[in-house]
Amino acid sequence: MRIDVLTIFPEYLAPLELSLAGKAREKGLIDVRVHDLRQWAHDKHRTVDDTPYGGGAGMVMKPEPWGEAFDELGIEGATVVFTTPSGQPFTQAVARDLASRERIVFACGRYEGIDQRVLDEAATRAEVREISLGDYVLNGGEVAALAITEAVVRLVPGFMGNAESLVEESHEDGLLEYPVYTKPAAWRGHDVPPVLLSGDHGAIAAWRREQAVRRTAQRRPDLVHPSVPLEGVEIRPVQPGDAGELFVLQRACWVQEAHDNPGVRIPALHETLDDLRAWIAHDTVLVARSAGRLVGAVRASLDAESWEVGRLMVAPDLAGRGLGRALLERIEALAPTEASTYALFTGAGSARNQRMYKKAGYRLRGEIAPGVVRMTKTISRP
Ligand code: JD8
Repeated sequence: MRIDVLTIFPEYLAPLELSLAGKAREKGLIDVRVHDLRQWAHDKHRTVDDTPYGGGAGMVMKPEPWGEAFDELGIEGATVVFTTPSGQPFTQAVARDLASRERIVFACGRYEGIDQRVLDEAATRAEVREISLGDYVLNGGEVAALAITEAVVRLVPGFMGNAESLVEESHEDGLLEYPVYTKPAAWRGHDVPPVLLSGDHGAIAAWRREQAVRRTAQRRPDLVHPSVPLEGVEIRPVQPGDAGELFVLQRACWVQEAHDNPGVRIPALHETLDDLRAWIAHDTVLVARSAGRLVGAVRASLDAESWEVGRLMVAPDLAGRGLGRALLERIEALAPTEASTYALFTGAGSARNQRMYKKAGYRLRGEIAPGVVRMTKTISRP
């Protein structure tokens, strides 16, 4: 792979000489060339910027130096990456895509940005990508070009000693990293988790996945289940501050269950706020919020090999839009590897609930108490 970087601060790319890219260059896997854009500015001061048409603060990068640079580098057949805060978010998937290219030309802007005609003209003769490193403002595109280069180069076949290690990484399998440890086994009163010293590779793998799933759910629920049907609904782990609203929502949601199951004792309608606080502290609990309103929730906990799902609730006025199904899918995705079955119970008279669970793959397993039925689904793992 050949990488050209155009910038008015070539020294910013010096780190490419070091670290990963340095080794790749030695291996001849990549050819990185950094160019000072000013060599294509021919006036006495090698000017690359001018005032913005339409007025406004700051300066804009002139088109001519870029046009001449692209002419000399020959961008035909290359992928020209403009790093910009208004670009497509950079992700591991984008890195994998760019790693398939033979040639990448990074255009690193400064000032208020590059004259738009540079991008439009380049797009007439090369693939042009506008990519952002993240939702924060930097002073130029160099840092992004550095980060993207590192993320891409390490995916170039033959670069990473053992490609195997690439597979397990964050964002490769949609999960965050599990915690890692090395010697000594005890340090400042902190011990390495015993399972990692057990030599039981099955248990170690299960523990690591469990940790990765738990971390992902807590820190990046957006990675667990990217989209939900209801516009603007955010599903996230419960927080202590949700308790009051959850208590009210629960009471509201189980009124229908009481109607559908006369004479059946319904715990959700009898427990206190402290009872609720106890299980949101202990169990895995997700809540759904829309426009600041708590509109749904679900909980689960592990009982032997069964991921016991419960308290699946959707605000009655929002029923029938798939939020219940989305919450169920989200909590199922958090099942630890020890779990082999999803299980739940509902009212024998709750036909609507049973229909939804059956559509989700659950099967009736008979009454577990007067008027209460159990439904289960086997967990299929990849
Ligand atoms: C390129 C000029 C500065 C940006 C006025 C501050 C990427 N994730 C990212 N954040 N910022 C950039 C980025 C910033 C740049 C340039 C990339 C060229 N600036 C400008 C607009 C507001 N100044 C980036 N990738």
